Amino acid sequence: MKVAVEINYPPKTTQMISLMMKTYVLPLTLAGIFFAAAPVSWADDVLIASWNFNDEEERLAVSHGAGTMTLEMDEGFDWFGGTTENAVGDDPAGAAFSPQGGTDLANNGKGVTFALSMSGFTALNVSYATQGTGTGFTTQDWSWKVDEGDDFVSVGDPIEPPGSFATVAPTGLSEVAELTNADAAWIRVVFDGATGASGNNRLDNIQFNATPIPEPSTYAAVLGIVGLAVAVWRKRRGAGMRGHAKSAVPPLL
Ligand SMILES: [Ca+2]
Repeated sequence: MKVAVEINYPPKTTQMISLMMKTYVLPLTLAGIFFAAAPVSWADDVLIASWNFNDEEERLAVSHGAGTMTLEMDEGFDWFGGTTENAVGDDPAGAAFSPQGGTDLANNGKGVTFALSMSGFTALNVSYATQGTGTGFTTQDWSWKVDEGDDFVSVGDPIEPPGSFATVAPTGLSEVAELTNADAAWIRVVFDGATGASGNNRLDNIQFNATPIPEPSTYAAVLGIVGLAVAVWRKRRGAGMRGHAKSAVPPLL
C-alpha cells in the first residue's frame, strides 16, 4: 500500500522567503561589505613628517613632509650612528639623534618638541627606532598640546629604550580627539632616568603618520555609486523575475 508524503511548508511561503532574501539581503550585504572595507582602502595612513638626522649640515631639518624639531637641551647631545630600522623608503642609516645625561645630569627632564599640522588628519601615530646605554635615559615620555600656551598632556606609558635599535610606538596619541584636524600640534618627548653624564639614548627615523579625514563629497560620491549599483542590480533582477510574483515584494529603494 502506497502512502503519499506531503511537504510541510506551503510552496507559496517558501517562494516568498526566497524572493525576500534575493531582493533585500544580497544588495544590503554587498553595501555592508563595501562600507566595512572602504575605510581600509581610503584611509591608509599618510606620512606627515619624519626625521632621519642624516643631513650633516642641518641635523634637525625635517627629512620628509613638513614640521619643525626643537631641542630643549643646549649641550649634552651628539649624532651617533643611525639605523635603517623604521626608515622611510630607502633612507640610509646615517646618524641618530643621541641625547646624553649631560653635565650634572642636567638633561634629565628635558626633551624635544615637534611642531606639525594635523589639518585634514586624525589618529596620529608616532613610531621611531631607539636604543639606550646602561646609564642613559630609562624613559621617553610622550605628550601633546594644540595651543602653544597650554601645558603638555602626557599620554600612554613612557617608552623604555631597549639595548639595541628597535622600533617603538608610543600609545595614546591616536586617541586624542583634540589632535584631529588641529591646524597646529606640538608633540614632545621628554627624557629622564639617566645616571651617567655620557649615558645616552639614540633616536632615529622618527615618523608621524596620520589618517586622512575623508571630505564630505567623498562620502556623497560613494553613496551615489552604491545607490546606482543597487538600482542597476534590482532592475536586472526585476527583468529576470517578470511574471514571477514580482509585485509580492514592496520596493525597498
Ligand atoms: Ca638616520
